[in-house]
Amino acid sequence: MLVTFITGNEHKVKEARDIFEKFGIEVNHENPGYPEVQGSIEEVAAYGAKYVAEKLQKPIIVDDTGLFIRALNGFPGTYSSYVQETLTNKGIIKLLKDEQDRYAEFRSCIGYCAPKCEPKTFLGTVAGEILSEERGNNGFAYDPLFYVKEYNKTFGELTTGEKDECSHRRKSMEKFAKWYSEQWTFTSKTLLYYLKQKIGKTFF
Ligand code: ITT
Repeated sequence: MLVTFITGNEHKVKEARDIFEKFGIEVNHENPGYPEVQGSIEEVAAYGAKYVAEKLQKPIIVDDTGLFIRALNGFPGTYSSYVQETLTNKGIIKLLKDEQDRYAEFRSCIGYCAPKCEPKTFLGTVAGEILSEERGNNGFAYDPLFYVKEYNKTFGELTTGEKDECSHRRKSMEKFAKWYSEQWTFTSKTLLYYLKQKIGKTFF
């Protein structure tokens, strides 16, 4: 099975390849870009997936991710990309200075769409805390800030394998992979059935 992953983020591609490997799904990476509409991450992923599927005339997936900090009413959320580039992790640390409530969630939404079809979305979340300093050099972007209790480490301190065990992206991609595998099995079975019917009628 093959899936085309549309993203400008190489880290996401690497994570996707590791996660999908277990499902026998190969990842083809392309980066044509797509407009990010205002709205929830589900709306961004659904719109992006539909836009690219029609543009490239093939089935594709996109991933929209956000970091939602409870003490900041969900900020940066869908503005995570802009905030990472402008405010950076240091700015987030400053915003949360003296704040007791450190709860945050990563949310990843996979949008899947095929040409002339409606998009489908698959959400994955993981809970953690925002530290008052960055820790670890693994991962990317917000990872060194995001502390996960179960591992007593930040995403920036986890190995790639450990992050893939518990991350928001692991959950959203796993939901997608299960659904996609089912579609694939159904399509192959249907195809075999019709081939058998046709060959049967022509040759027997
Ligand atoms: P594409 O939209 O092209 O896929 P992007 O990096 O802009 O790539 P998002 O909009 O989904 O992706 O991500 C919003 C921000 O959150 C951005 O700065 C990412 O680098 C960051 N981010 C996404 N996934 C992350 C993760 O697993 N760990 C830490 N930061 C992450």
